[in-house]
Amino acid sequence: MIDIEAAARLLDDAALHARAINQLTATEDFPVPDAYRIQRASIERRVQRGERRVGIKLGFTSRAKMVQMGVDSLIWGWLTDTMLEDDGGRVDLRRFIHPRVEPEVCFLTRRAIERPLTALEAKDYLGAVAPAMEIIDSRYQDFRFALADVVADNCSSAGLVVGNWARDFDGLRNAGVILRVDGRDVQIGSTGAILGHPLRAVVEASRLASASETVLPAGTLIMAGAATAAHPLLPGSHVQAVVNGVGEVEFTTCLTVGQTVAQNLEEA
Ligand code: OOG
Ligand code: MG
Repeated sequence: MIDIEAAARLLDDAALHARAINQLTATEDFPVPDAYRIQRASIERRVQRGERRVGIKLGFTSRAKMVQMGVDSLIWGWLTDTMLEDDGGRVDLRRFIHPRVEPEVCFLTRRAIERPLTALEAKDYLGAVAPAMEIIDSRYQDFRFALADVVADNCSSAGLVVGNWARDFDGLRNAGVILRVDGRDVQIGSTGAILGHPLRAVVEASRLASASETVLPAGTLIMAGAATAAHPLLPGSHVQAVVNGVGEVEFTTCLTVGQTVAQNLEEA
């Protein structure tokens, strides 16, 4: 059986030092429930260092993402406060290995989710929705992995940028989605690509959380999953996502000659 703590430490260190590791499944096959145990143990290490859970993210809710990564199961992972970047701000790529960006929508819950919700109920539990981008950064070499690997790696979670909150959920049906880099459209899609409707992601989130006996408190962020394939991030770029009728969100990238997260922590 795979050593859960050792695997969690390996992945956590890879993220801290921005250094890629070999896929865990290259040396040891392990089932997906063990992968979620590794994920939980690695988040626990972050919490021990002072990070705070702010929400969850779903992965592979669109066909575009499944096809790009060759994985066809819905997955979920945790978002922490240190992953949050400002809308309109500067994102330092120094702390990532090989980051990619993807256009998403983000929900904010207004009631605790303690059981699986139906599609009809989901809206009642939400306070707002915003255009968003997720920055993913697989801790595995060449951004390649099997399902168990990516789940153990907290579903490649690395950063998120959330735009202005809106309360109109009806505009989410088949809204056009554009990912723009330096003014050029690099990905075009629709919110309909996200499980048919992004609110379905909330239903799935409630199901997955309940199955793992996790309560999602009011004020939880839920990233619904990318509407399109992800796009590589390079320094010195202006990146923008537009979700028609919902809003826009943007950031610029830079690369400082600075320190990795691990070096910063050592000095703190
Ligand atoms: C896994 C994360 C997938 C999404 O939105 O589908 C994901 C990956 O592609 O590395 O975040
Ligand atoms: Mg994503």
